[in-house]
Amino acid sequence: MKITKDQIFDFNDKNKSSYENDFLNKKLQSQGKNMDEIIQKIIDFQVAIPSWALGAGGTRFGRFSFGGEPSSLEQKLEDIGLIHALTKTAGAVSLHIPWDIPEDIQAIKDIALDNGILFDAMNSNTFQDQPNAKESYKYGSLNSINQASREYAVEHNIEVVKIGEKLGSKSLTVWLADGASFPGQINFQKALYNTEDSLKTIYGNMPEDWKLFIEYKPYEPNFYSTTIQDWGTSFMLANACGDRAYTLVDLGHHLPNTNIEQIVATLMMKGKLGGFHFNDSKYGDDDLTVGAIKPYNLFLIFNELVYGMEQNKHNPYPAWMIDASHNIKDPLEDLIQSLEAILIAYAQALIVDRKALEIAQLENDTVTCQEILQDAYRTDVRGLLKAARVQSGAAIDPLKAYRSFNVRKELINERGTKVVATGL
Ligand code: LRH
Ligand code: MN
Repeated sequence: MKITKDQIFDFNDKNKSSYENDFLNKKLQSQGKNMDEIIQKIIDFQVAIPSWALGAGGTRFGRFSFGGEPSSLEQKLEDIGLIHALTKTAGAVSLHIPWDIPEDIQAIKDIALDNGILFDAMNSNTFQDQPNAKESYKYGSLNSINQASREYAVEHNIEVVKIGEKLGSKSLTVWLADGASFPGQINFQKALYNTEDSLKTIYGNMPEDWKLFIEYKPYEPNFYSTTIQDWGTSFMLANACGDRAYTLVDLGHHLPNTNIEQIVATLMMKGKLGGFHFNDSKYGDDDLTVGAIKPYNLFLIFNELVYGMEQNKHNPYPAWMIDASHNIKDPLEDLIQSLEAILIAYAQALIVDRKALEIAQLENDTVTCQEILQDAYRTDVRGLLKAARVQSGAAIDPLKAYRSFNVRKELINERGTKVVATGL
């Protein structure tokens, strides 16, 4: 299925009355800000879609299929193409290997190009044993006391980099389930030493222009210890590997009430923030729609990102990726909602009156500091997103367009209801 430019144009024509930015323009001018520059930043903000989140997700308690799910990488790229046609914000895919091994590299590159999709970070998988695997990851991979398992896992990561090179990707994300579920099960120091040593080997085998993203997580699937449990451990390992190794922040990988925006500020100040896995959560690594539970936290994180992107030029432009799992919603609608929430938080952070905030902070005028931040957060910036979409050739209201084009019905007609997509 394809969505044509004409369909988008007709849709926008019918829905053109739904926004005006005059009030916002006056407000921004009073702060010496240029609205068109902000709209251009929104247009340029591209988020990678995870190849493992285009079908219905599930938990150990069950999975409810959605119908019309993609059964191949080709179909997954087509679905990302649909989201990108509607939003012009999903111009990249993040592949997970071996869930989405490209059989025919050239064919995959052609489909991606045809849909305006680039290949962002590759993801390795040493948290599942593949059929006929020579070694098991049951008791760990890069941290394993079993040298053969470590070497097998290192080999897999090097293999993933090779696949990524052929596709034009320039980064590898390593997330490790490695750890323990019971006290005494592992020696913490040996586990960390082995992990550091293995990561250094992987880093040493990456092309000179590649980045390594080290993703941390406090628990699950291990429920007592995770070797790369927090930002500090990831930061330490990134420093041990080298200049092109960074920390990746998955929003769902924090214990309750963790101040994630402060972690972001710290990593950017140290030039070690590599990228994000955006999602939202109430309790654990729930992988819910971005901004569905804690939108103010997301705004505070983008507030630090915008400040950091202005102040910390030594930190590379972060990799923006979604990492979610769709147990209830239509996967494509869920991703469209996540993209909207990400752009809203970004736009709100772009309109923060930073000069006034700095003055209020210098004067310890705490009340005014909060007023300035919440003024931006309480400002409806959706008109800026709509202006950005009209300019970029996207649908003025992607979710409404998705439904008015009956995309899911079309996909079910094409693919049936029984297909199960690979991934989480
Ligand atoms: C681990 C994680 C990681 C991926 C996986 C699909 O929880 O966030 O980023 O490998 O989800
Ligand atoms: Mn993740």
